[in-house]
Amino acid sequence: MTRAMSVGRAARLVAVLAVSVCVSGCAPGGSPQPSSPAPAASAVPESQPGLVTVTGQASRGAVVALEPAEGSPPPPPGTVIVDQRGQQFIPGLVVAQAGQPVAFQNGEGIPHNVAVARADSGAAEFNVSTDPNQAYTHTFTRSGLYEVTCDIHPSMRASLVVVNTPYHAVSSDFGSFVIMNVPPGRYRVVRLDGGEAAEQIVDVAGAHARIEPAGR
Ligand SMILES: [Cu+2]
Repeated sequence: MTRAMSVGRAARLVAVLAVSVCVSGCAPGGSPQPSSPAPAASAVPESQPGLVTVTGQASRGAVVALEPAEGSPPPPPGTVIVDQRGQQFIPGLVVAQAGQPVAFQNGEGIPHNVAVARADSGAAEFNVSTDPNQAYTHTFTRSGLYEVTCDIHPSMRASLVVVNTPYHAVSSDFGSFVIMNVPPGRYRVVRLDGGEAAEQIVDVAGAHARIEPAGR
């Protein structure tokens, strides 16, 4: 299993971390109030019986993924969608699991293309044209950070983080994150937070578990 991204790769995330996406289990009603950036356990949704709601606090737009210490859970059903609209990639920060299809769709009436390369080596993953209202679907097999660009519109940029787990989230504008329905057990927490990459081992148990960042 490929390990997490390096600090160097994570640093390239800085430019796009303004985008906030709830990938897995956002709190109902959107982000928490500014006065209470760390919601109480009772304020977050309940996971299914026997599974854990994992919360924590990071910087805005951080990617947090819980990789099981043992086992490789399959990707969730469905396809991750990245739209090209208004000459932007939407969302600008995408998280997908290795083995999970990612569809890059052109949602407007002008031609685009999609060029994806690994951030660490610059190696091209693919480079395809996406005509108006067409889509290209790709399934990534290696975890890591990828840069997504459009050769036609140099201002179009996105970052794609491929992880080895279905348990992941992008933190809100206030830095809070919620990961739903995590089986109890030991996990390696992979965190791309404010341009820095960190890993820690946590034991997840109970109905709610809170991850405290290592080294803070
Ligand atoms: Cu374009």
